Formats: sequence, structure tokens, C-alpha cells
Amino acid sequence: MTSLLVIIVLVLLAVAIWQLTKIFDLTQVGNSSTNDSQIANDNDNNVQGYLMFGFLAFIYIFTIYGLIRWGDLPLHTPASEHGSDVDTLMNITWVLIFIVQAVTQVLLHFFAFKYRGKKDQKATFFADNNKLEAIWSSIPAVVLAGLILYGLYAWNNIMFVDEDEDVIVIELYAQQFKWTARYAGADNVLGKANVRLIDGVNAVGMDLSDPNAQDDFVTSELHIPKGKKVLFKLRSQDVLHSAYMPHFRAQMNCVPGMVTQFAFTPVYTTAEYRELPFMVEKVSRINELRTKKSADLVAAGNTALDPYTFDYLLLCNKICGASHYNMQMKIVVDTPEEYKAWLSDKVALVKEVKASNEPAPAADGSASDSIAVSSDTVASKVAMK
Ligand SMILES: [Cu+2]
Repeated sequence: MTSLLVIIVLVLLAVAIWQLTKIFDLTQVGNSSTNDSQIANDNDNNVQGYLMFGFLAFIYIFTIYGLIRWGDLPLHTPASEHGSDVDTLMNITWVLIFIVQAVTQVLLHFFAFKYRGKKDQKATFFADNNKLEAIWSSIPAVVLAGLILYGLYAWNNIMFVDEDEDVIVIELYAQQFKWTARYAGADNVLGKANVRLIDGVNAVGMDLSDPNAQDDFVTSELHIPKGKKVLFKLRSQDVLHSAYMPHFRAQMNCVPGMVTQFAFTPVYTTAEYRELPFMVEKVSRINELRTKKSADLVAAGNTALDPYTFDYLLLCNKICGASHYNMQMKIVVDTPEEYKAWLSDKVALVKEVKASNEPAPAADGSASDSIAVSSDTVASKVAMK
């Protein structure tokens, strides 16, 4: 409501200023000392010409200011094997954009100034110049073709997964608004799944009768071992989501009705990444801000903020609904030993479903009706598949 009032006030203020300018213009009519001609004179053209330079200066000053002020915000050291390839491609693109922008903006504004309107001066007219056209078409074409070819080469390298290679297969299941990870278990083959089979504990719609599904298990925290290639199979239950793991330079859409994939090899464990000098500095800066904020909070009678510790994250990078901003899952990169230990106590989803369908021991020893019905539904759905 307050913002609506502010908008109304601003609109009324703009209307008032507009009306005042009109009144001012009307008071000037017939005044011989002012030039009320609608045609630009040399003075007007000079002012416009210098304003062009002013705007050019603004572009450069703001660009340099932005680089100094926010230059440390982009992602730092990549945490995956292919990450440096993505960064190199990105940096080359930035440098090219920067050079092109610096040169073309200077030319654009300089010529706008040089050929500003002058009394009694007429512009030269010529219909076309083939040489010029050839130059300004072929240079961008060659540069862009080079960039695209290099990009395709890098992309194909990143996306290529050797089927015979020893990779860990993990499914990332997206839904509004959370992620679930399904591990393929000892056989490293994911059991079939279908959205129609979603039922209670079986929230990822796994086909419980599939032999490959018997050892699959699901978690709400993603653990992967350092130095081993992980192949992510991505599915979505409802709308388009996008699995985004910024520190690993990995992103792929999750599309309802199909399975997409992305693979990478993590090169730093979470503990190692936390110890990298840039990260130590970043975390201490965040915690400085948090300490300041906490002091204000405590003074106002609220609880202080917890200190921040770095964790890798899986985020959703498609605006998929109201709580999209909070659709995330923690990723932990373990040493191979830690990963093995973490795997050891995981319970297969099939067992979890069975346990949830087991009749709760009632006081008289008989199973309750509602649980029996739900158990039938699972059985019939599995049979249907
Ligand atoms: Cu999403």
C-alpha cells in the first residue's frame, strides 16, 4: 500500500513539473531576447556535441568504477576438472567484448561530435561503399566464428562422457521447490522411474519392481568423492528447473518428461576449498558484516546471526515459482574414504517404502485399514508399470 502511494505521489509530481515547464514556455512567447525557434542553431549543436563526450566519459568512468568496486564478486577458483576451460572461454569473451566496446564507443561519440550540425554545412551523400561493408561485415564474422568454434570445442569436451569409464551415477530430482538425490547403489545403475509411480515415501517415482532399483537410495544432501567423475542424471517432476552448481561450473536444465545429464570431476574437497586463501578472506569479510549486523540485532532485542561457513551448493537457476530463490541443496565433496564411510549406512528406498507400508502395531494387534489401502495402491501402481 505504501509503495502504491509513493508511486501516485511521484506520478503527480512529474505531471506538476511538466505543467510548470509548459507555463514557463508560454511566458517566453514574444520575448525578443530568447530564441524560440524550433530549429537547432550552432550553439545547440555544440552543446549536444560536448554532451556526447560527457556521456562517453560516463560510460568509461562507470565501467572502471564497476571493475574496482565489484571486480571480486565473480566466482573464483573452479572446483572441477573442466572448470578452468569454462573460465578461459569466459575470460576470452570478456576481453573481446571489452576491446570492441572501448573502440566502437570512442569512434561513435567522436564522429557524432566531429560531424555535429554547423550552419551552412551539408552532409555528403553516398549510397553505399562495398569496401567498407566488406570490412565491417567480415571482421565480426571471423571473430564470432572463432569464438563459437572454440566454444563448441570446449562444450563438446566437457559434455563427452565415456560410457565405459568408471563414473558414479547420481540422479538429481527437481520439484517445486526442492532437490532430491538418488544414488544408483552398488550396481551403479539407476532403477527406472516414472512420475506416475510417485507415492508417499517414494517421492521420486522409482519403479520398485525394477531389479536395478533394489539398491537405489535417496538423500537430501549430495555427497560426492574428490577426484572421481560423477555423472548426474537430471529429472523434473513439474516445471522447468535448472541444476546449477556454480563452483563446479556446471549447469543443465531439468525438463519434465525427459532425462538430461551433466558430468564433472571435483578437484577440491569441501574442507580443502574452505582453506583456499581467497575463500578464507571472503568468509572473514562476510563474517565481519554478520558481526556488525548481529550487534544491531542484539541491540534491538533479536538473536544474533550464526557465523558463516562455506559450503558448495546446488541451486535452481530457472525461475520456477514463488520459492524458487530457496530451492537449493548442500553439496559435500568428501575424500574417497569419507565418501565410503558416508555410503555405508544408507538404506535402500525399497526398504524404506516397505517399512512405511508395514502396518503399525495397533493396540489389539491388528493392522489399521488406512495403511492396508495405501499398501495396495503402491502394489497396483507397480503392477501397472
Ligand atoms: Cu526450480
